[in-house]
Amino acid sequence: MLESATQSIINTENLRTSLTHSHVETTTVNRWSVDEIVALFELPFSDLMYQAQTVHRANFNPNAVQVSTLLSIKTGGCSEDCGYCPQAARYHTEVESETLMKLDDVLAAAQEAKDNGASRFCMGAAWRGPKQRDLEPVLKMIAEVKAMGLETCATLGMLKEGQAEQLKDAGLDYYNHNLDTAPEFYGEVITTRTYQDRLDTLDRVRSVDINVCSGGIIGMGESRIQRAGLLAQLANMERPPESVPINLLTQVEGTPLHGTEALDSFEFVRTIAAARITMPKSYVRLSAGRQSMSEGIQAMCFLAGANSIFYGEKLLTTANPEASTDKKLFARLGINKI
Ligand code: SAM
Ligand code: DTB
Ligand code: SF4
Repeated sequence: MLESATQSIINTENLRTSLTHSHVETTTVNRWSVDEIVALFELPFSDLMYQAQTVHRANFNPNAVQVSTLLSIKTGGCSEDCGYCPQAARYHTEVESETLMKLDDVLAAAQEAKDNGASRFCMGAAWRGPKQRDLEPVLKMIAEVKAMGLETCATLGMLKEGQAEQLKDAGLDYYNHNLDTAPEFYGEVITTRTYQDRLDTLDRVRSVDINVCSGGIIGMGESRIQRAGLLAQLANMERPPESVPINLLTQVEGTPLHGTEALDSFEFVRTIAAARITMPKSYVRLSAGRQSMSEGIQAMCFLAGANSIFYGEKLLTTANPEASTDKKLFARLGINKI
C-alpha cells in the first residue's frame, strides 16, 4: 500500500513532467483515487513531509507565502444551517446580524490591508447567495479595491446564472466557495444546500475565467477517508482550484459543531501535505484555525507545502493572529510575503 502510493506520486510526476515538456495542458492529468490519497495519509510522517516538500520545491519558491486579508462586508443573520458557522441566524452565538458595509469603510479596510503588505483582499458576506440588489454595491467595492492595486476575492455564497459574469466585469480575480468536506459527510454538516449546488457555483466561476478558490474544513468529526475524499474532489476537477483553503474548524459556542473532539495536529499537517502532493500547482492556504495552533505546527504546515495565509487580526467573525506576530514568525522562518 505504502509503496503503491509512493509509486503513484512518481508516476504522476513523470507524466506531468513529460506532458509539460510537450506543452500539453497539465491540469487535467492528475487523477487521484480516494485510496491513493488515504495511502498518502498513512505514510510515516517524515516520508509524507519529504514527498510534499519535494513536490512543493518543484513547483514553488518554498520560502514565499502569499498573504490575503479578509473582511466581513455583511455579517451574520444567514439563512443557511452550516453546522460550523457562527453567522447562521438559527444558532445562538455572539454574532449579531449587520447590514452591508458602506463602500468607504470597505475601502479604508482595504487600504489598511495593503499598507500591512497584503496582496489580496477578500470580501465575505453571510448570504445563501447574493440577490441582484445586494450584488450591485459589491460590484462597486470590487472595482474600487482592484483600482487600489490589490487582487480581489469575494465569497458571497451560491451564484445564479449571470452573476459570475457581472463579478468578472467588475474585475474580480478570485471567487471563494468551499466544498467544505467529502460528499459522504456533507449531509451531517449542511442540509440547506447540496454538494451539487456548490459544484454548480464553481462551474459558473470557472466558465467566466475567474480564479477558483475552493477547499474545506478539517476537524468536524470526519474520518481520514473523508478528508481524503474532500481532496480527491478538488484534485480531480478538470482544473483544480488555483487556491485551496484548508481550514481547521474554529469551534464557536452555540454552533452544532462546538464540542467536537479536537483533531490531532499532525493529522492537520498531513492534510496540508496531501493537498500539496495532489494539487502541485495550487496555492494551499493555511486558513482558519491558526489562532489555536502553536507556531511549531504552523511552521510544519509551511514545510508540508502551505504557501498562503490570511493576514490580519480577524478572519470573518473570529480571531486570527496579529499581523505583527505573523511578521515576526515569517522573519524567524525566513519566509517572504508575496
Ligand atoms: N456565506 C458564504 C458561503 O458560505 O459560501 C461565504 C462565507 S462562508 C463564512 C466561507 C467559508 O468559511 C465557509 O464555506 C467555511 O468553509 C468557512 N468557515 C465558516 N465558519 C468556519 C469555522 N467556524 N471554522 C472554519 N471555517 C469556517
Ligand atoms: C475560507 O476558506 N476561510 C475563510 C474564507 N474562506 C472566507 C473564512 C474562515 C471563517 C472562520 C470563521 C469566522 O471567522 O467567522
Ligand atoms: Fe451562511 Fe456561509 Fe455561514 Fe453557511 S458558511 S451559514 S452560507 S455564512
